[in-house]
Amino acid sequence: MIKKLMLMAVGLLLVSGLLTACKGPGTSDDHAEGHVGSDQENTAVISPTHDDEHEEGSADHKSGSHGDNSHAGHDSHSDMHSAAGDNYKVDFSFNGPVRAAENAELTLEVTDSEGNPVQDFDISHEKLMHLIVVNEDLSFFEHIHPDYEENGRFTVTTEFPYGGRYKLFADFVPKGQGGMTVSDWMEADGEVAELQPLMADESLIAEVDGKEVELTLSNTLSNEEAILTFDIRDAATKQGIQDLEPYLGAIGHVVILSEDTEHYLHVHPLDGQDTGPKAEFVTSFPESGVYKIWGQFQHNGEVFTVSFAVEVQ
Ligand SMILES: [Cu+2]
Repeated sequence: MIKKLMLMAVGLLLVSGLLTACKGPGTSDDHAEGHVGSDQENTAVISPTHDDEHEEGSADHKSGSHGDNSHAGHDSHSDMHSAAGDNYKVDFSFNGPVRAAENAELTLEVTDSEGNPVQDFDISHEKLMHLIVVNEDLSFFEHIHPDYEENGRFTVTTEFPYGGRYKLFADFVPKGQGGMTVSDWMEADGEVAELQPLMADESLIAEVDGKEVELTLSNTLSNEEAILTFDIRDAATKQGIQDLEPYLGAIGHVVILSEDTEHYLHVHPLDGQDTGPKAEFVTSFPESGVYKIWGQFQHNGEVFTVSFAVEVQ
């Protein structure tokens, strides 16, 4: 316990050091509220951020879970990468003000601890960069793949359905390193949708795109291995679907976020069942609370996304 407190103290010192070293509009606590494109010429810089940075390959992660098991603090500046020297940053910027339901061109610039652009990335789940976008109450989820340009720069065109805050998670692997997830908040102009508090689902059966998906968790205790089993059936016939197609090189892709978005758990499939109807994944929830789980699968050439909210003790 004392050791843990000391580690936290060291962590906080590191954080404050980094914050002092940061330059740009994101350094103060207002970066979370930063209104994209409000008064910044043509480029709305939302960063820098080190929110939720982590090293996937580090030893504290259990069996395939790539989660951010950090003890994230409050909303802003929980700078919790697991090892010094892994201090990758991503600057998220748009080509102009972001308006709800309009195309926005997003640029991500990845730099290393010395501020140099990261030139080389390893392919992970068939892509060089995965971008997850959620809104504040996690009712909106998007998983897209920005294109690599050069010099650590990726671009993608996307759309935010309504006004309000969104969190962007860039998930990538600098060549030869562990996987990183770097996130930041942004804001879109426009009518804001009413936010609902995230509540655990009473039933873990959901219907989407003609599929009935049932989720089972081997346990719901934090800091233990939890196996997630998705059972995918035809919604009409209730027959198990046995010809799922690979999605991103696996039976499916699962993303898990804690209610406060501080913990991003990138989950990996267990080997074995390649076409359904069951798809199993393993993770570990870093602390108690409500988590949202999105599973993505492909059938008949179409990707479908199913989501659940679960309570972890
Ligand atoms: Cu992806």
